[in-house]
Amino acid sequence: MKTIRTKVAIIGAGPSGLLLGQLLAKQGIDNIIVERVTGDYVLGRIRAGILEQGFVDLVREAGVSERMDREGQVHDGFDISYYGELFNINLKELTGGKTVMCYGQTEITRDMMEARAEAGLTTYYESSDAAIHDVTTDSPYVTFFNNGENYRLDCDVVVGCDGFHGISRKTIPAEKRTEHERVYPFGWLGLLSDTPPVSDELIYCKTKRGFALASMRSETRSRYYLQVPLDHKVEDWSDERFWDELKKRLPEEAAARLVTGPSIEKSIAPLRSFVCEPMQWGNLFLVGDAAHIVPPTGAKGLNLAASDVAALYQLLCKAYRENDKSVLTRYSEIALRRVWHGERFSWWMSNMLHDFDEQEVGGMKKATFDHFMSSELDFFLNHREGRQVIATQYVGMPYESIE
Ligand code: RFL
Ligand code: PHB
Repeated sequence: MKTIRTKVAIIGAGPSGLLLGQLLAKQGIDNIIVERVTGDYVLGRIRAGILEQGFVDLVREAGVSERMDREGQVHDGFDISYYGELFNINLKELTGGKTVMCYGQTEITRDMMEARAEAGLTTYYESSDAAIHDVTTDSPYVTFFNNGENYRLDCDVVVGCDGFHGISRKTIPAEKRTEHERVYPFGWLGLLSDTPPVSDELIYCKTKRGFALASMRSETRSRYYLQVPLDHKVEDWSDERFWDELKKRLPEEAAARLVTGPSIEKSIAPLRSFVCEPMQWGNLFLVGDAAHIVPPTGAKGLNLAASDVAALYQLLCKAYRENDKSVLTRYSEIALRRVWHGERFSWWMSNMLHDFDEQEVGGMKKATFDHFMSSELDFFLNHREGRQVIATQYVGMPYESIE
C-alpha cells in the first residue's frame, strides 16, 4: 500500500472537484483529486451550457477564465414560447443589469483540467474502489486502486464531488441523512450538432406536443432538447425524427430558420429533484450533484455546484487561516439555503413548461390537473412582475458572504 498525504482529498474530477481544487491551490491549500474514469471520458459528457455571474466570477478567481472570457457568449435574455407565442425574458433589463454566460460545461472542465495539469497538481484518473474512512475522526483517509497499486490518502478533510452516483453520499450512514426526491414522468433527449443556432437567444418552448429547448454552444454549434417519455431509447430517435419533431415544437418563425445536420451527440437524461440533508458528516463534505440534483429546466445544476464550492472554499480558507476547523460546521446550512432556492425554481420551471401525461377518464382523454395548473405561466409571462420573478431567479440568487 502506497501512503500519500494532502490537506484536502477530493473525490471526483467533474466541474465541482476541479473548481474547488484550483481555488484551494491558489490559496496554497494542497489537494489531491481521485477520479474513477479518464479525463477524456469526463469531457465526453455533454451537459450544462448556462453559467450564472457567480460561477463566472469564481472561475475568474481561480485564474482559469481566459478562454471563457474570449469565447463565452454573454446572454442578455432568453425567450419562452408559450403555445407558439413568443415572450422575451430580458434578464438585463428586468434584473438591473445582470446577464448569464453561455459556455459549455465541457469547455470549462477542459480549461480547468489543463490548468490543473500545468500547475502540477495531482489527479489520479482511472482510480477504482475509492472508499472513505474515519471521517468522524481528525485523521480521515481515502483508499483507492490506481495503475496496479493500492493507495492510502491521508488528509484533513474529504470532499465528495463525485456526482449523484458516487460513493461519498452513501458513506454517510443512512440514519444520519435525509433524502428528499421527486422523479418526473419524462426525460430530455439532447442533440448536439455543428449547425448554427436557430436563434441568438435560448428558446424554452411549451407546446401541446411536449417541451423543447433550443440552446447553443457557439455560433456554429447548437444544442437542442426534446421532452420524451421515459421508456424511449436514443435508438428510437433517428436524427431525422428528432429534427422533424423539433420543428413542430419551435415557434413558427424559428422553425422556418432551423438548420439541420448530423448529430455529434445524442442522449436521454431523466429528470429528477433530489436533496440530501445535511451535506456534511464529520470531516466529509458533499458538493454539487453528490448532494443535490435539479431538473435541467432552470439551468441550475452546475450553478448550484458552484455556490457549494464558493461556500466550502471560503470556510476552508478561514479554517486554515485561523487554524480552527470548527467554522466548517456551518457549511451544510449555508449551502442548503441556496440549494433549496434552486430546487424550488427548477421544480417550478419544470412544472410550468412540460406537458404532463393525459389521463383516460370515462373513455375520454382528460388533461390532468397539473396541466391546468401550469397555465399559471400564462399569468407570469403577461405581467412584468412575473417576468421579473423568473429573471431574478434565472440569473441566480447572490452568494452568501462568509465573515
Ligand atoms: P459530475 O459532473 O457528475 O462529476 C462527478 C465526477 O465524479 C466522478 N466519480 C467518481 N470518482 C471517483 N470515485 C468514484 N466512486 C466516483 N463516482 C463518480 C465521476 O466520474 C465524475 O467525473 O458532478 P459535479 O462536478 O457536481 O457537477 C455537476 C454538473 O455536472 C451538473 O449539475 C450539471 O451538468 C447539470 N446541468 C446543468 N447545470 C447548469 O447549471 N446549467 C445547465 O444549463 C445545465 N444543463 C445539466 C444540463 C445536466 C444535464 N444532464 C445530462 C444531467 C443539461 C443536462 C442534459
Ligand atoms: C444547455 O445548453 O445544455 C442547457 C441550457 C439551458 C438549460 C438546460 C440546458 O436550462
